[in-house]
Amino acid sequence: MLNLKVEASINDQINAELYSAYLYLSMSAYLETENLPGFASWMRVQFQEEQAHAMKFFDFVNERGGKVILDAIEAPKTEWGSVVEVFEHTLDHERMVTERINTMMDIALEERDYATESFLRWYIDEQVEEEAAAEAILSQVERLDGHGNGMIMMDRELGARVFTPIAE
Ligand code: OFO
Repeated sequence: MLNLKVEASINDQINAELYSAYLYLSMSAYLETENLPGFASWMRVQFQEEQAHAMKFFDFVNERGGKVILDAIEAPKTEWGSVVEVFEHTLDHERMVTERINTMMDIALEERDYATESFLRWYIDEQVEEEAAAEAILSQVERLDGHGNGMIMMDRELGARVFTPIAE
């Protein structure tokens, strides 16, 4: 049986992961309008990843005998001033998500819910990757400053990313 406080924190995070998905899909739409199909495709993979993060929580709640409660998803921002701004926002967003996962871990430990603690470790590790990926792209686009062949090459490189489902 899932502890009620833990269950509420997971339901809240399902909404946050779906918001992340929505935000990255919105960034993908913006990048399409900037004629950067590779960047847009990278963000679309990010959208798929966030949906998978939400579903991993969804399945866990059901597995533990809890109840998933879905709430309204906030509308994401739709315009950014530049590609640099998109990745600054991505990095800030992922840092905020890391904080949220850390708070969930605190709740699981306070409630002595060790199964959830063990489950959350996957997300703790995932956030290290999420922040590192956003940081790496941000530093590259900052250096390129939106111009030149470098952006074309980077667009091609990011366009090669494919979605990999979470291994069970
Ligand atoms: Fe779900 O990790 Fe990004 O937000």
